[in-house]
Amino acid sequence: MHNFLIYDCFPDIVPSPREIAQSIRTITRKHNQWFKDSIPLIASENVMSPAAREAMNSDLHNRYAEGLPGKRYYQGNIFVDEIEVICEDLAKEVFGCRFVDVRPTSGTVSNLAVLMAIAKPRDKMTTVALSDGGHISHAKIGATGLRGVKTFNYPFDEKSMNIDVAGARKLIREVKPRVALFGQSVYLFPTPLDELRDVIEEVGCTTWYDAAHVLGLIAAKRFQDPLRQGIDVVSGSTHKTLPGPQHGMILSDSGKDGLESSLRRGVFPGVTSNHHLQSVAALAITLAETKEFGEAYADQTIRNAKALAQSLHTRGMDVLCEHLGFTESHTLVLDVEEFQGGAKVAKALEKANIIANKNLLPWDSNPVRPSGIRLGSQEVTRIGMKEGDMDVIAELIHQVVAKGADPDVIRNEVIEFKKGFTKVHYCYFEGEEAYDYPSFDGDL
Ligand code: DSN
Repeated sequence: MHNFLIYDCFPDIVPSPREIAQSIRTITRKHNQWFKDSIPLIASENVMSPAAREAMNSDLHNRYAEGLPGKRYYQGNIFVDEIEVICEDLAKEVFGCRFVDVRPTSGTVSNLAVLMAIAKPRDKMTTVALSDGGHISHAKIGATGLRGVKTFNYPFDEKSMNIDVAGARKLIREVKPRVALFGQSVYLFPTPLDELRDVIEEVGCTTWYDAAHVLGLIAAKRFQDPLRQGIDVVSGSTHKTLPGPQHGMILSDSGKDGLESSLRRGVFPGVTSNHHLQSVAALAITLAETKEFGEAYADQTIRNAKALAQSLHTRGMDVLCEHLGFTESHTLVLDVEEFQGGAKVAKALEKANIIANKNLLPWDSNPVRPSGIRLGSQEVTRIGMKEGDMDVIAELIHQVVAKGADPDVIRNEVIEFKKGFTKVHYCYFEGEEAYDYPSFDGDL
């Protein structure tokens, strides 16, 4: 199906720069078309609204700003400052907090900035393990290890796919961490923050919650409210259930001495120089749209996740946490070990234009052979799908995974089905195309 670079086809011919550039244009267009023809189920992705995409394509992208509005190291930031102040004000309003930094350029960059602000090398931090759904930046092999912070994983309850409260209370008391970090990339249910609060206060650690996956659900008040549950710092990426640009942000309402200035320094000069001004504008538009459409979008996203889980379960597939209603977020997880594991299943689905990812499950002993797959409903909801459409998707998945259907046949069914869902919803300019981008006619 893929037609790679020109020199793959003609190994003896050295392509000109023009031919290489043209092949990149061609491949990019193929990618756009492929996603237009596919069912996107990666739980960490989304499509931006037309107005946010317009901002992303603006001259802001070509400019530099360092520091804070009114205190820049560059000229040319008059409108940049205006946009950034509006973006921060909107974020404060949406999340109900007094401090926001919208300059981190991704979720992991947000996390690096927070680590610089609240932890020193050799400090102890409690986290969710990777195999239990923790994020790579929370782990020794990621940003946390880079900062030299030692991690201790919360005991995890595999049945409820959540932190084990009694075990976590014991761990926090024993380790006495400098920082207790919460939040997951496989995030089915709210973290039991209320149940841990007294222990955290007893130990006196700083509390940090990585909300990347559920930021849009939190904005809509449909998940949990970490800033009201004793969390000092919330970080996140802004392109998952909050359907904005690939960017990051940090929130705080704790008012603890020096925390806000440490976070500011962590972001700049800590881990950013320029902070991608086009993304700040796109984020501001996304936050405005979230104020207006966020609740309806979050409600449908969660309904769709539950419906997809139920439809897969009804067809006999092993969706985790049936006894808890499968999920309270956009995410659901399946154990597909009986179908040769997550990698094989995700690849088979990809052949049929159903895009999902393999995922470790808590009981996996081999970290490079995950037995699960993770599915997210946020993007299919964004392009207008409802509960009935989840049943269609479940049937297509079931055909590929459990019935061994020919992926070429299913791919054609997916392409037909997807023709009804190519436009963006829950935004201004609703109904504009989600997967078509401006382009020049003709070859280079
Ligand atoms: N690794 C991303 C995810 O898929 O959850 C988050 O950064």
